[in-house]
Amino acid sequence: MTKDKILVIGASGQIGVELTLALRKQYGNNNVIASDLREQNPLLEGTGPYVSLDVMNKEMLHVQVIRQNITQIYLLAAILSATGEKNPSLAWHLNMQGLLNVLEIAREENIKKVYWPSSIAVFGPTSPKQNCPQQTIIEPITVYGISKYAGEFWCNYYHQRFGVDVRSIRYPGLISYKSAPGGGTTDYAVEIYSEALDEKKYECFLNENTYLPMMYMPDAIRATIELMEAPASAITVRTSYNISGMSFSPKEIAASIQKHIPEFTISYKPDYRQQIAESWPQSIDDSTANTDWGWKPKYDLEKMTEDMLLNLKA
Ligand code: NAD
Ligand code: AKB
Repeated sequence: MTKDKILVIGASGQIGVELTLALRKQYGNNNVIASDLREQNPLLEGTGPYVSLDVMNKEMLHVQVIRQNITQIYLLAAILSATGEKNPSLAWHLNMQGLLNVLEIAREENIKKVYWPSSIAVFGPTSPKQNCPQQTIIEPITVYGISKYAGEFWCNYYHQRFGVDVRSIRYPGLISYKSAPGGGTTDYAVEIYSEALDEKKYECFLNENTYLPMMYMPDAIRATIELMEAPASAITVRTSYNISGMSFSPKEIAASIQKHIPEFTISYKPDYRQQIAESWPQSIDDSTANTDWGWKPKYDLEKMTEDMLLNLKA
């Protein structure tokens, strides 16, 4: 049996850093190649190989895949919802062409498994707000959401037509302390913790009662690895799986922080991201992921706040 050799594309980003470290723990440091357009994140330095790589350059990507004997690819490079609205054609181009380059190389080189994340951003104002189901009305209003929904169907197509074992999760907003978020609508829920510690106050770009589906990074990393390690026969969804962690509003996360930092205050100044947030569901039904590969979150808001503050202080 050939040893797994994994390429992580977009490894210097919010998810990439933690996923690379987790994969290195699981598969061995030298078997996980981190790659990104920007320089290596300091947290990855000395933990394993790094190559500078642009996912848009298909030839360069192809050469790396062959040279490094890659058997699995995790594609994380993308432009997220808020940044995407500032430059829609760039977001569409990177999010689509990057995925097509990876799927095509996976087909040509018989790559064993591909991971590509989708997002709750596929859902739009006409999707159910509460417990949004796996299959429902999906009419996204952001270029990011449109690109994710189209990407889900490309994944499904490459699986059905060419047998590529590509798997995907619709992540909720992710909260982490190791690396900064990269331009999403849910980023406030990361910024608020460091501002609470440093400034004791935070001005939120969403209004106080905006509920969104969220997840703490350790749960997201575990979900990703559990999905990728599940037997292929268990995977019934080849577009992308709904997964759920927790749901809260800015007012509720502020109250949870105030239990640890009583002097912390929050104010609200909603901007263009308010409309994006309002177009998404408030909570997600993840029963299909639970049935197929046993998904269950471990963190709720209180547990996450405790852990975030402890680690940010450290
Ligand atoms: P991020 O912006 O933090 O990281 C993306 C990384 O990709 C960056 O380090 C960037 O330099 C790199 N990149 C950009 N263009 C590239 C290119 N042409 N070639 C190679 N690398 C390039 O994003 P993230 O939050 O880590 O998200 C990773 C994936 O997860 C994305 O597909 C995103 O849509 C998805 N996702 C993230 C969240 C979240 O809350 N973070 C939620 C849902 C889905
Ligand atoms: C964003 O806000 O764009 C991301 C996401 C939910 O996909 N965090």
